[in-house]
This record gives sequence, structure tokens and C-alpha cells, in this order.
Amino acid sequence: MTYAISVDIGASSGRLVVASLVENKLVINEIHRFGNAFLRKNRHDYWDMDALLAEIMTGLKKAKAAGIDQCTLGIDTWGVDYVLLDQNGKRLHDVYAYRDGRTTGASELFHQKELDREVVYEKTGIQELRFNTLYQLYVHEQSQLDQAAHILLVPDYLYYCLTGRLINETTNASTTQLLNLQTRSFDEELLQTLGLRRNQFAELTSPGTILGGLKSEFADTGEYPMCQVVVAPTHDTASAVVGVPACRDRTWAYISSGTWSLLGTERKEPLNGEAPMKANYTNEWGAYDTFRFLKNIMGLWMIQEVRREDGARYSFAQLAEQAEREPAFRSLVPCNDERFLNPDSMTDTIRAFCLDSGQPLPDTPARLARCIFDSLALTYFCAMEELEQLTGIRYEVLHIVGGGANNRLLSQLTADLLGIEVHTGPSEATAIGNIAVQLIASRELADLKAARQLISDSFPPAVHYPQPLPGREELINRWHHINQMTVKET
Ligand code: LFR
Repeated sequence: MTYAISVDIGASSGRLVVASLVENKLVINEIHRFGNAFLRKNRHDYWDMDALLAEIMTGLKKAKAAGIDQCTLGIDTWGVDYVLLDQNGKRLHDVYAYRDGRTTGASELFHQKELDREVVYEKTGIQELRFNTLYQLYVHEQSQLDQAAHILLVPDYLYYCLTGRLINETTNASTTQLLNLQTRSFDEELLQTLGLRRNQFAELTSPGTILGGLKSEFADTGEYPMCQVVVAPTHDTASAVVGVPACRDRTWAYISSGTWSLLGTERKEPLNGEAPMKANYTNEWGAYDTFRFLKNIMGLWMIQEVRREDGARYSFAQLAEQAEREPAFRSLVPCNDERFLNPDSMTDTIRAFCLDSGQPLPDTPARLARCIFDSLALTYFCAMEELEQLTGIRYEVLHIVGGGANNRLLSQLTADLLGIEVHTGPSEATAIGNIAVQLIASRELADLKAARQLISDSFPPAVHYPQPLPGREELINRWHHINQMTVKET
């Protein structure tokens, strides 16, 4: 039996998932799950890298204990966050979490003082998000940047810790906003603007590359499976897009629905003119020479925060059930407004917006949940309209993958607003996409197409058919009005 293990770490949890092929189906098993959150220290938000690394090793020990002696292994995490290392491979700083407030206003400042946003978008095709690595590095202490012998993104760093190999994986490197679409490499002018050198970055390495075994300090203990480490699409969203079970001849778009909702489509070429820039669409690099033309939508983060602030009294499933019993579209909030990115209190921020805009106060967790799901569905609807205008394609199917695929209410609302089929699942698309790339690398699978066929056969999606939505036009007008009240998109 050959096994593939994906280490898939998101902003709120991480997991190790073991997969094997049984009778032409992919069978997955979660062997280890752990929480993740940023730590607040000196009024900044950081990731606990040592804890994450320790959890990976615990998961691998569990795999060995479960009888897995040999496997391939791939890692993915969120994007944009980076680690500066000295000559000896030691971290020079605590790793900032991308929601940290130090980048407030950083992108405006960069474009005012350094390079126009049009120039940067023309070069990189990456949407302006204040936490892109470009802007984070811009506000990072210059003396530390000067000292850095290596600049890695978070999953690159985890690969380094496990194998000793230094890489900058391409899908995640594109989220830095430092890669040039023409040269397909780091943009010299952007590096110069930040006072960086090309040799501080490692070689750009594509998903599917085989790195070899674990460092001997791990391998020699005999406590872990013998791992053949494979470069996954290390950006979680890139892995999730590989995991979309699209295999019939219909045009499709996707939402990778987790802490963020990433809505977009897979393309062979980037699309980076003025219109996509204005709509804040991005061209992140995908696996196998594809581009992820997508937009960031605030996503389940809002409900995660509301739930946390309520003392986690109800599960996500309970909140969704309660929300389903509340009246629809009562109070709406512009999810993508910057105020929701990292507020001191999500609950208060949502309520304040409703009050200020003359809407009923969502005064219970169920009403807050309803407000969030209704608002997200409307945000998806508008983003799909933009996507269709920008690409000139009418999409026949919307795939929702990731944890949010379990939210029946949100999926049905989305189908009703869009008037097309919404296919949901798998909820573990990120881990599965990561695994699929390992299986292609080890020649168990031929290519991306075969991988998607296998994923669709193994995890058949649920289909939500659109139902008529009374008062739809009025609702959409109201939504546009609410969005005009926003201060600034994230
Ligand atoms: C999702 C994600 C998004 C990225 C954001 C920050 O987990 O990776 O794709 O925009 O987190 O890295």
C-alpha cells in the first residue's frame, strides 16, 4: 500500500491527513488535528512556528504508530507570511500574522511614495491586499531585512525545518506580489524598492518537485515514517483548487471556502488589465502552469470570530441551523470592508454597522449568523457577476470546496441568487489537492485531469439547484446601496 500524507495548516486549525488508493478510490483519514491562532504579544499578532512544527512531528509519530512505514509528504498553509533566516538558518524574528495591524495604510503609502498601483499590478497581476508580503516587508525593520540570508514563506520554512532544503514554492511565492508575470521570476525593481537582493530568496520551485527524505536528525530516530517529501502547492488555496472535483464539460468557477472565501476560476493565462485591477481580482499562480484568477472575500472568519466571542457555545453546524430559522436578508453588512479584517470585536462591529445603517440589530448569535451568511451570499453573487464580465464566460456550475461546503444554507442562498447549480464538497479539498499532487509526482496518477476525476468519483459533490427568490431585484439594489456606504475594501 502506498500512502500520501498532507500537512494542511489553516489560520484556525491544522491537520495531517493520510490517503491511499483503494479500488480506484481515494480514501482519506485524518490522523492528527490541532488548533491554530495568532498570538498577541506587544500589541502585535504572531504565529507560533515552533508549536506548528511540533504538531507536524506529533502527527507523523501518530502515522508511524498507525503502521505507516513509508509515505510521500506535502505541506500547505495560508499565503503571504514570511520568515527571515540568518546564515545559519535561525529565525531572525517572530513571524507576523498577516492580520496584524502594522500594515494598516501600508499599501497606500507604498503606492504614494514608491511605485504606482497600476505599475505593480501590470507587473504582478496581484490584487492589492494590505497584508501582501510586498507591503509587509515594506514596513519590516530594514536592519533585519539587511541581515536576512534567506527569505522564505511559512510553508517553505516548514519544508526547510523538515528536510534542510531551501525553496520558494511558486504558488505561494506569487502571493508575495513580488513575482513578475512576464519574466516568471522575482521582479528586480520591486526587490530594489524594498532594498532586497534576489539571492536572499531561494530557487522558485514548482509543485510536484521531489525534495527527498527527512533530515537525518528525524529520519535516524525511527520514530517517523520514511518520508519522500514532495513540494505540494504550498499555498492552501492552490491546493484547494487542485481539489475541485470539476470533470464534466461545463464551465465552472469555484469558491474555496474557509477562513477566507476565495472566488474565482482556473485559467491558462493571467488577466491583468485595468478592469481586473479595479475589481481587485488577482492572478495567483496555480499548479501545473495555471493561474487562479480570483478575489478574496472575507469568508467564514466573520462567523468564527462571532462564535469565539460568544464563548464557542454553539458549533458551526448549530449556528447554521439556527440561522436557517431566522428571517432572510433582514440585516446586511458589507463583508469585504476593511473594518471586518481584524476588529477588536466582530460582534460589536457588525452590530454598529447595522445600527448606523438603520437596519435591525442582530442581537442573538443566530441573527448574527444569519446576517453573515446572507451578506456572504450576496458578496459571492456580485463577485461572480464581476468574474463573468471580466472573463467573458458564463459559468454553468459553481463549486464550493473547503469547510464552508458543509453550510447548506449558504450554498442554497448562493445557488438561488446566481440561478445556477452549486456543487459542494469535498470539505477537505485542500488536503486532497495537496495529496493529488503527491500522487501525480509519484506517478500513481497521470495528471491534473485524472486527479479531478478521481476526486469526483471518490467524493461526489452534493448538488444545490437554484430556487426562485422572491424580491431578488430589490434585494440586490439594497445590497448595492449598503456597499456604497463602505469606507474601503480589504
Ligand atoms: C486562505 C489564504 C488566502 C490568502 C490568505 C492570506 O487561507 O491563503 O488565499 O489570501 O489566506 O494568506
